[in-house]
This record gives sequence, C-alpha cells and structure tokens, in this order.
Amino acid sequence: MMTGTHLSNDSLEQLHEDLAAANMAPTWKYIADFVSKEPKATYRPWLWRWNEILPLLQRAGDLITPDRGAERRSMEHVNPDLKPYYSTSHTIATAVQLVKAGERAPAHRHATGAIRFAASSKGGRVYTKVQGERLMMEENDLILTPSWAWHEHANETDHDIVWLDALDFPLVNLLKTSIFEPGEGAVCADKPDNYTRDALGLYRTVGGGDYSEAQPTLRYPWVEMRAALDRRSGDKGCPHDGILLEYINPLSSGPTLPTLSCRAQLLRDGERLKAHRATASTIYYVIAGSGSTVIDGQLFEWQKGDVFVVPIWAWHEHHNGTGDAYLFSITDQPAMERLGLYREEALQESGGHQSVSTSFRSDSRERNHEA
Ligand code: GTQ
Ligand code: FE2
Repeated sequence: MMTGTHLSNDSLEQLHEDLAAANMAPTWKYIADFVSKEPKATYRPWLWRWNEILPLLQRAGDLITPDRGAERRSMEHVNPDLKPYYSTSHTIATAVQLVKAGERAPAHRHATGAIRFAASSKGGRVYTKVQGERLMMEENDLILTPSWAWHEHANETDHDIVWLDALDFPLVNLLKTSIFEPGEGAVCADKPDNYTRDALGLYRTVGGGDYSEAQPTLRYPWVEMRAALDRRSGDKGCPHDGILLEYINPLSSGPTLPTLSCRAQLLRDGERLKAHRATASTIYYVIAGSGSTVIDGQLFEWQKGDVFVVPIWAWHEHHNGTGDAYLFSITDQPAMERLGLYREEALQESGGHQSVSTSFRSDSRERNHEA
C-alpha cells in the first residue's frame, strides 16, 4: 500500500475513531444529521398574553429608566426553547417597550434592523427619531429603524406608550455580524416631519436632490393600512391568510426590510382558513378581535394584544371568532427568499385542516421547560 499506516486488519469502527481523532466526520454515517429530510424547528410555538405581560412591564416602569446603560425599557418575548438567544423564533425577536410620559431613550445604532408597532398609544408628540426624522406613533402605526440607522425615542405627551419591537438580532447573531454604537450629542442633522414620505412620494423640495438613505426611514399609518384592508373586505382573499397586505419598501417595492416582512391581515367574521407551512418563521400580534390558530395540532386562542410565534415549517391555520379580527405579523420570509431557501406548501389532507390534539396553556410553562 502507498500509506504506511494502512492496517490489514482495519475495521470501520477503527476508521470512525481515527476520523474523529483527525477532526473528520464520515458523511456515510452522519449525512441524515446534516442534510435533514425536512426543516427541524428545534423550538416550539408559544403565546404571550397581553394581560400577563403588561403588569411586568409596568413594574419595570418603576424600577428602570431608559438612560444610557439601561438603554431601553423593553422585555423580550423569549421562546422557552431559545433562552440562550433571547429570541422568539430562530431569526426574530419581539419585545414590548414602555416609554413613560416625558421620557426619552438615548440615540444609538446597530447592525440589527428593527421595527416598532405602536400597540398602545394615545398619539400626540410621541415618536422615534430615525436618522434625524421624527416618526410619530399613533396607535397601531408601524415605524422602521433599518440596519445602522440612528434612532432614539421620545415621549413628549402626558401619557405612557407601549409598543411592540421586532428585531432581526437572532439572525444577525447567527451570522456573527452584530455591531452597536451609542450616540452622543446630535448624531444626525434634523429633518422636517414627513421628510422621507414626501421624498418618496409625489412631491419633493426643488433642488433637494435624490433621497440619500439606503433604506427608507418610514412611518406607515394604521389608518391607511386599515382602510386598505377594509377596501378589500369583499374580496375572496387567500385560502390561508384571508385578506393579507405587506408593508412595502417604496424605493424597491420589495419587503419592509431586507430581512423582515411586516404584514397586516383582516380575518372576517367567522372566517376559517386552511393550513399551510413555509420555510419561514412568523410572529403575530393581535391588533383587534379574538380567534384561534392551530399550530402543529395545538390550539392557541388569542385576543387583542397577544403575541404568538409560528416556528419554521409548522402547519398553521387561523380561525376567526365573531366580528372582524386584525393581525399584525413579522416574518423572515425575505431573508429566506434572498438565500434561495424559501418554500411553502398547503396541507392536502382533511380539507386543509389539522386535527387538534392539545390546547396551549401558558401555565404549562414549568412542565414544558422540563420536557
Ligand atoms: O428601541 O432601540 O427591544 O435597540 C431591543 C433593542 C429595542 C430600541 C429593543 C433595541 C431597542
Ligand atoms: Fe435600538
């Protein structure tokens, strides 16, 4: 033989041992582990009730101030299977943030992209200043803070605001690309209100030149999104999502952010949708109404303010109760599409409906943790 180390009484077991010692792995033994037949979620669906989370945030209201150091008074929705990552799905983390009357939170920027959804606001001069532009937060407005955009929060009203944050830091951290920079003083020249919207709309300042930001820093008013949904309420809609609209980037007509797509949907009175699954994870926030979603055979009943996560490749179908329901959602579908990894399929059996085997109970927390 060419190699002096070849042994005539060699065995496969011996080879496997020697491969391990040489920091090599035999594909013939492990291929199913690293080229799995199907996506493995490795984390479960979960739901956080507004009623249970809000008191915790109120307590933080008395104990934390969002100044430099604490940085933000927000609390992450941590999936019980993703505790080391502080994340809600494997790619997205949502949180609730409280900014009390008269407070501000300091400027910073980070590689992670973020959106805010103004879950509970009385309107007025409460805003996130993004790249020098004040984006006002009326109830259920969507605000973007794209990757590396300076942002700070201010509540100049006499009432507190609570909003939902969604960030792509689990994906950014998986890719080891996190950067964070605190801001000192005026990090960015102030822009007039509605600057971006005007620049990307029908009118602009004469001689103002092209819009210069890589990603638009936009506010999407709920009154407009809601009107757009309601205009479609007589449509047939999608069998899986009912009336579903995506918040788009008007510069590219692409998704909301490169990594995240935000959507709002209308589920009509008694609407029962069919199950599908995709190589994307989605986090839902209930804007209004009540109903349920079956996720991999588990029933999740939801009402206004609740947040729930549909893991990657999990079957899910929404059933609305009585009256209209509106859901806001954040999905990593754009990231998957950009990587050429997006797939989806509809459930074929049982007319597209799953059989329900269990109901979600958040007080099953302890038992689930040990499982
Ligand atoms: O408001 O800038 O929930 O940077 C987590 C990180 C909110 C924010 C979070 C953040 C922010
Ligand atoms: Fe931030």
